[in-house]
Amino acid sequence: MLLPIITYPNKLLKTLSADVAMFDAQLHAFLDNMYETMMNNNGIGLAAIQVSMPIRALILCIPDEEGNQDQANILEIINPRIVNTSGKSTYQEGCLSVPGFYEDIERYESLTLHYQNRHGVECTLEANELLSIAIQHEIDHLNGKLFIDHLSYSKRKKFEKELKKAFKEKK
Ligand code: QAP
Ligand code: CO
Repeated sequence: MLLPIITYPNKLLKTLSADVAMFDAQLHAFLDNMYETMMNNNGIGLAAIQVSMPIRALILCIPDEEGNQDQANILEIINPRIVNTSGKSTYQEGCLSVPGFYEDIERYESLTLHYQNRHGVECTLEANELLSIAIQHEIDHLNGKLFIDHLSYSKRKKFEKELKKAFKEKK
């Protein structure tokens, strides 16, 4: 089932999402719907709050060298905690909740993540490059933060200007 994705400036995107406690069939059905919704919208990552569900769950599907997003490569990350970080790198990010806008954001280059999978099993993951960046982007969503919240004052102004322009063109 496809779920509606909320977009900036919807205030729900500022919600602090709550820990997941029940790893039941309802959660599994929701995660499946998140995957279908992300793929349908050409995304590589999606946090639950982007489909109006304030729980600490996110999914990622980083494309391989050919650009394929195999369902076997999907990561379902619940109650994540970053336990170690190193280095810095900059990547041009986008977001399904901020469609059509892309900007360079600095993140940690590598990190170690502790999280639970859909069955509640504790897992550890070492991530670098795009996966590390995507994890930090999605964890920000769980804390009510968007990538545009990392922009400098002048870049934020540029975003607001482009947003107004896009809004006018729609009318
Ligand atoms: C987050 O972003 C991310 O504007 C996932 O028109 C992005 O899936 C993590 C998308 C970059 C790391 C690096 C955005 C699709 C998808 C758009 C996405 C759009 C259509 C964004
Ligand atoms: Co996003």
